[in-house]
Amino acid sequence: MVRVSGHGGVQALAAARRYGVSALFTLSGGHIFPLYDAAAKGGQPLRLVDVRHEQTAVFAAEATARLTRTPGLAAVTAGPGVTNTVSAVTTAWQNGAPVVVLAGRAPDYRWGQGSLQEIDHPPLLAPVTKRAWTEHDAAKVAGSVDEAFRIALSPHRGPVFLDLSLEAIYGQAETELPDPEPVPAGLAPDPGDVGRIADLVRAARRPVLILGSDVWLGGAEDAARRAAEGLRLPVVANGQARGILPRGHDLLVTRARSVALREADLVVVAGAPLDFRLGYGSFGPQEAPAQVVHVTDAPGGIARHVPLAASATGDLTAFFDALAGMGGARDHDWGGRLTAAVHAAQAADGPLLASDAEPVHPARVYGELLRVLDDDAVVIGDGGDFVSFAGKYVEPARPGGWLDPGPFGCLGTGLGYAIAARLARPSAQVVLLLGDGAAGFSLMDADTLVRHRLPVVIVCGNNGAWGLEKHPMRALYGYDVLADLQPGCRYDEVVRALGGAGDIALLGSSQAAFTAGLASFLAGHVAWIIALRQRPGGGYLRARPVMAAPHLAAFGALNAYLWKRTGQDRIPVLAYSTALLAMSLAALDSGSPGTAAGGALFLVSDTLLALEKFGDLHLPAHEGLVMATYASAQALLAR
Ligand SMILES: Cc1ncc(C[n+]2csc(CCOP(=O)(O)OP(=O)(O)O)c2C)c(N)n1
Ligand SMILES: [Mg+2]
Repeated sequence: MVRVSGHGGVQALAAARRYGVSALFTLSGGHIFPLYDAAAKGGQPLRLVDVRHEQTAVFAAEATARLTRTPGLAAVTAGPGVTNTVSAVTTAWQNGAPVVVLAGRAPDYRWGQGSLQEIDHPPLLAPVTKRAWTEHDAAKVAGSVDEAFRIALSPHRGPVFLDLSLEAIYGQAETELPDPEPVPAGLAPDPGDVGRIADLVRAARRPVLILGSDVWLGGAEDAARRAAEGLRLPVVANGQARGILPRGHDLLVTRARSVALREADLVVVAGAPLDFRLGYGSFGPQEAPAQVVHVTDAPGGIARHVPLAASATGDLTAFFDALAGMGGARDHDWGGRLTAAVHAAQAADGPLLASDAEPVHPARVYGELLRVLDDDAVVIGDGGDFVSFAGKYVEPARPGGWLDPGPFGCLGTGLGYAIAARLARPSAQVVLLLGDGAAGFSLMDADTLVRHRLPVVIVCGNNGAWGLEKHPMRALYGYDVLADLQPGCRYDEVVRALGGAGDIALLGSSQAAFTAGLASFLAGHVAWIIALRQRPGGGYLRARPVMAAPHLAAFGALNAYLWKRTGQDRIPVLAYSTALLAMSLAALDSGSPGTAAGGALFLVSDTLLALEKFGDLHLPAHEGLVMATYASAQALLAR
């Protein structure tokens, strides 16, 4: 039992903290000041992250929930603050992400008289939340917030909306918050249901297990892996289940997913809806469709649009443990065939992922990412083609390392997800793959990254087009309209103007240099954006982008340097030169005189620029660096 004394903001956050909430994502408005007051001045301060659009706040809360599996919290002001969240709340709804959105609300005593931003929010949010309601009484705020978290966390998880009238949030109360009751665990699945599924698994000749996001969100990843390994079931990973079997695992057949799902005779889908991503649950050859089993964490999720051979509902850990306990492990020839198909697919990818072609193919970005990503890296995708292809190539080493918008397919998640990922995984690499179209929805929140010192790497696939729409439209109509964006638009300069760092990759160069550049970007943890320029309107697998390996390498090293040495966000061109020099020397050593010469050329001009800039920077620590750069430049030119 905790005594809570204070206004509605204090009451609300006292309840929220008990659910492990450590950050509040928000955008200011007078209707919710008491929440800020409680977060800033309360006994246990909460990290306040103020963003530039309410949808970013909710996307960040959603990503927090999906990455940490503790609930995410966003607070928005009344009226437009709330209406701005609808796409993000719907995304959380479709992703089963436990998120609580608290909102302000016009005063009760004026209700109906037209006060500022007066609108009844819950009816707008009800269809896309587990529950949406209003609290009018300060004394009941803590209880209502507590209930909001419990609802959000109970399977099947999802967003909850609660608005607090001005009286409730500004009003004072003395309350006693009872000790939190455990969130209701999922029901144990019916043993008869599990038994039927075990029989089907035993009888199958070509079984496949599809794991979906709820396996990860429900904490069932270890049990799922044990069951797959125990029963020797080939696994296709979907959504956030990617990584439950790490890349390279002999049972992971996601790369051969089309063969697996086309030829299977039994498909067990656990923790994912049978939606468009899974062909609506139709698997196997047309003449002999596969038997389908659907396993969900709550009864409402079982598909009704497809005939099911069996289904089970309940806690997914309990389900997998029970299934594994029923035995029936055997190696199917089928497993070997799928592994061969995986290897064939990987071999076919190889040349693209490692392409030395100039200009460099965008798949190289993914190839290079795979090379430099740590096992705990978080890769986020927000865009069309650029992200679909990434999803194909980038297989995480651990679950919880991949975030895409999920089935709602909402563009604009990127910056919110990146903000949350950096907070959730302070020491991990965070890479956002961002389409140029997608950038338009949230790039302004690079400002939030800068203000809150949240370093992430953004790689912008800048094809000057809504690529995923352009090519289908051409295919349908023979022409396209409204599918082009500004060719070569300098998104990197947008980020630089906001106080981050950025570069546009212009020229092709050797793979080693490219790799080095990307690696140092990632190691530095501080670069903001690389805008990959493509031919205007180019599709990712059709037109080829142009990249500047020297630029990449230099900027990567530069950012690493910057972060460590100065803690500054901006680019001193000086450090760029130094990095370029190091790279040129390395290129010379490794027998690439062309790259070295290019580097040297940049070096000379950039060192001059650096000197010019130096006057503005007033960082005495750089003085030695200038001299060192000059000395090294002379050494390089002398070689
Ligand atoms: C909010 C929203 N608006 C529109 C769409 C439709 N849509 C899906 S993909 C896409 C194109 C994305 O373009 P970009 O981010 O540049 O990626 P590219 O396909 O060019 O790689 C569009 C407009 C959407 N999914 N979400
Ligand atoms: Mg694009």
